[in-house]
Amino acid sequence: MSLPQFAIVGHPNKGKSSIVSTLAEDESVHISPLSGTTVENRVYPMTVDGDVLYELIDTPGFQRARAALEWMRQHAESSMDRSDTVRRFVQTHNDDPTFTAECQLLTPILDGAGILYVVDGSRPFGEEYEAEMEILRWSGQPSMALINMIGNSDYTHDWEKALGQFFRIVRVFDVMQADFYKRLQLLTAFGELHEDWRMPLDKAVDILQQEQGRRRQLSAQLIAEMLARMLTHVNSHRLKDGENTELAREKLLEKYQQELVAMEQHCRLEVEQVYQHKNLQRQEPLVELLKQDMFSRQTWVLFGLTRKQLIATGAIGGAAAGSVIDLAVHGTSLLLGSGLGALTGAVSAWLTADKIANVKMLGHTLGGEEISVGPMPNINFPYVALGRAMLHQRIIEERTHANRGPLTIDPQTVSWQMSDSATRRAFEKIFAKLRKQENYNADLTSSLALLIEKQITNNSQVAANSHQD
Ligand SMILES: Nc1nc2c(ncn2[C@@H]2O[C@H](COP(=O)(O)OP(=O)(O)OP(=O)(O)O)[C@@H](O)[C@H]2O)c(=O)[nH]1
Ligand SMILES: [Mg+2]
Repeated sequence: MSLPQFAIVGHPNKGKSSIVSTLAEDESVHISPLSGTTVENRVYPMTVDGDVLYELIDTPGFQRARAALEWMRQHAESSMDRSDTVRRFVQTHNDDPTFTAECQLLTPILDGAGILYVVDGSRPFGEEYEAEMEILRWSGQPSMALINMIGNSDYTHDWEKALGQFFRIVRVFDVMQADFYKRLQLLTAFGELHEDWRMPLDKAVDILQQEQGRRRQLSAQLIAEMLARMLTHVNSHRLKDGENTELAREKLLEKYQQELVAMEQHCRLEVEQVYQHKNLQRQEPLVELLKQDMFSRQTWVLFGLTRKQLIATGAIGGAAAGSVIDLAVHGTSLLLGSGLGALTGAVSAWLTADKIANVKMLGHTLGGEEISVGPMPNINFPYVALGRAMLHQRIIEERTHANRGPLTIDPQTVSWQMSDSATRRAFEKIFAKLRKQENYNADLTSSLALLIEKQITNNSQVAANSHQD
């Protein structure tokens, strides 16, 4: 199968590079408000799993189309040899700085690339475009016109009339708003340009649809991992002698919140990578949300282990206290020598009572107070975190790679609802189980990921249906 190649051409500063960036999902394409940004051709392949589906060639804008057409008119012997005339124009002017842009942009077309002619539908049509369209028509290559909308005014109707005389297919393609479905529609239309491209482009559409499913699955897994980590997260701090408890508690809360925020940021970053968005700037604090309903606990610990943890080691009662010490100091309790007996007694006392006097071992206080924060007690928290993550995923999925502005997610827009009560119950069951876990649980996370994936698909179907309306 031949590899479909498209040269994106047009007047300077009309969004050619933006279209390349969107269709190749490549944020490395240079886009700028300055006219004349692209000065030489560059090929951008659209690749999925190492397979190139199609190639887009970014080109500089026409600079001297009228003069070029004039030369061609003078040198064309008959209407039969127009594409040869275009070829001769490029051969003759290849080293001529007057026509650098024209020679650049025409070369891939003469080599067989399809033409995507880009105009700005928010600016009025003018005669200066006619020479460009005429030259492209002379090349004889399959072509399509795309009306991009850079500003707010709308001259689409005039453009459609003008473009219709030169191009068989004319489409409005607003590059900043073009979601996945619009891109697929465009690829299907490309397939109509040339018989040889139909099959590879139909295949490209299939592969992109599968890829979409894979990306959602990966995103769901990442979101589930984040939630599982958030829900089981605990921070503890051992109070030192004379340390201000309130101050320590505040510091610990702050640390805990920052760690949850970091988990969210990490998940965001990974979801963005899944969608090939690698350098997004984001600003949205989760901290405010966490300020509510937080609490910390204060417990007695020994060797950094809580009573519950000690009992779990099997070290219950005075007889086993020696092994508790061994466990805690990794078998170095022998060093204690004669102190061991007294220490064992103290530990036994603690295991049966609740507290022991400060016992020092090798100069370190063994017993002491520990404050801890987490796991997150707020039962709404996982739903809020999930809602935020799914909103972010949707925005990323819909964001084109031509959009270089900062990513803004307004937390107020999280108005996420479970599709039905059965789904809500399924989520609640997993959240409840996760809350009881001491550590990250892979099985629960996988079940959660499946539920989230279903929810993402449901949400996107709602969006897709509204597109068709
Ligand atoms: N709002 C909006 N801005 C757009 C759109 N398309 C392009 N732009 C902006 O228009 C400017 C020019 O876009 P480019 O993609 O660099 O245009 P180009 O045709 O490649 O320009 P040259 O390489 O200079 O010929 C950039 O600032 C883009 O962000 C659009 O659909 N909406
Ligand atoms: Mg450009």
